[in-house]
Amino acid sequence: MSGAVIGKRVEQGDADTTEITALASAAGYEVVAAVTATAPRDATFNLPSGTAAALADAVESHDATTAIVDNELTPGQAHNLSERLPAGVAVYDRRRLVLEVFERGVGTEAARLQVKLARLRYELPRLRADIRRDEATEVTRHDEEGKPIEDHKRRIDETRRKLQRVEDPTPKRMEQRRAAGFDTVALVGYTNAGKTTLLRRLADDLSLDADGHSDEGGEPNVADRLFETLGTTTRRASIAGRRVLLTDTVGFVSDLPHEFVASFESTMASARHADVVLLVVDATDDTAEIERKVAVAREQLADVEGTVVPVLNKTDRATEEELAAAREPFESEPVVASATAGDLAALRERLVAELPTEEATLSVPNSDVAMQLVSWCYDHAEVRDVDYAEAVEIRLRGKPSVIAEAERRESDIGSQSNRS
Ligand SMILES: Nc1nc2c(ncn2[C@@H]2O[C@H](COP(=O)(O)OP(=O)(O)O)[C@@H](O)[C@H]2O)c(=O)[nH]1
Ligand SMILES: [Mg+2]
Repeated sequence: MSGAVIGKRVEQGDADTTEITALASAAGYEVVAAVTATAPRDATFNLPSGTAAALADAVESHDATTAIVDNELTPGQAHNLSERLPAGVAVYDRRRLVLEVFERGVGTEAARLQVKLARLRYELPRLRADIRRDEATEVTRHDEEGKPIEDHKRRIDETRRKLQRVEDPTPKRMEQRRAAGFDTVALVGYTNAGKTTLLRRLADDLSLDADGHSDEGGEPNVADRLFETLGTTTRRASIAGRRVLLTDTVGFVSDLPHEFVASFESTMASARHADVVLLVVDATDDTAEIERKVAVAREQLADVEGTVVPVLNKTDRATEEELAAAREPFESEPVVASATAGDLAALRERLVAELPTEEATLSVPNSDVAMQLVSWCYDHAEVRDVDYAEAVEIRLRGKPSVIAEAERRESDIGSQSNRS
C-alpha cells in the first residue's frame, strides 16, 4: 500500500481530517501523517508556507508516495508544492482523490465514461499549465505546442459522444434481473462505512458458485448470461432460498465537486431501482456525525423505489454506550452488524424480511406435470408445504413475480387437463 500524507487548511476552527482519510483509504492509500493549519488562503500553495514545509518533512520522514491536500489546488499551486517535495511524490487535491475513488468504484459503462470525462476535464487546465511552464523554459518546440491540448480536447469530445450513445442500462437491466427471479439489493453509505466488505461477506458466504456459473451446471442459462454483464460491483448471493444480486455503490462524499455529480448519480441508479437499499453507517462515528450523515442519506434516497434498511456496521469497535448513542439518529431500528467480526445472521434475516414477498397456495391434478411444478417451486421460491392427494397442493412464498409465474403455470396445467 502506498503511504500518503494529508495536508489541510481551514479558515477557522480545527481542521477535521476524518473524511479525507476515509477517501484516501478508499482509494488504496495508507494515511501515515496529517498536517493541518488554520489560516487565510495563500497564493503559493493554498497552505501557509510553514505548513507546506511541514508537509514536505512528513512526506520525507515517512517515505510517502503521495501528498493529499484536502483543499482545491490550482495547477500552479500543485506545481509549487511538488517542487517542495522529494522527486516523484504525487500531489493530489481533494478532487483528484475523489476521481480516483470513483474510478475504482463505478460499475456501468455510462458511469465509467462519466468519470473518464470528469478526469479529462480536470486534467485540461493542468496540461495547459505544464505546457506554459515548458514554453517558459523552452523545452517544447514551437511547432508542437498546440498539439497536446488539441489531442486532449479531442479525447474529451470523443468521450462526450460515446456517453451520448450509451443508454443507461440500469432500469432495463434491473427489470431483466427481476424477471429472471433475482431480488436486487444495493449497498449505499459514506466512504469507509464498510459497504464493500459487507458485500463480499454476504456474497462469499453464500454464493452458489464462485466462478459465476449456474448452480444447476450444464448449459449457461438466462441467469448466467445476466451474470456475465454484472461487472465487478455486483455479486450474487443466495439468502434463505432467495437469489439476490448485491450491488455496491461509490458512496456519498461530502461537498461532492459539481463535475462528479453525474458520475455519482449514474452509480446511484442501481440503488434507485433496487428492492432493498442497505444504508451502511459506521457505528464508530460520533452521534453528531451519524446524525449528519443519516440526514444527507435520507435526502439522497428520497426517490428510491425499494425499502431503505439502515445498517450500523463496525459494531465490534463500539462499546454498549456508543452503540446506544449511535442508534438514536435512526427513524427505524437499524440492523446491528460487523462485517469483519460476527456472522451477519441478523442482517440476512432482516434483509429477507424486507424483500417483497407474497404467498400463494397452488392446486393442480396429481400428474407428472404437477411434479414438475413442485420442483420448479422448490427452485424459485420457499415451499412451506406440499400435500399430495388426488390434487397436489403447494403452499409457497417468494418474490411477487415468482408467485405470479407459479400461478400462471398452475393455470396452464389446469387448462391442459380440462382439455384432455
Ligand atoms: N472493525 C471493523 N472494520 C471494518 C468493518 N467493516 C469494514 N471495516 C473496515 O473499514 C474499512 C472500509 O471498509 P470498506 O468496505 O472498504 O468501506 P466502503 O468504503 O464503505 O466500501 C476497511 O479497512 C475495512 O476492513 C467492521 O465491521 N469492523
Ligand atoms: Mg467500497
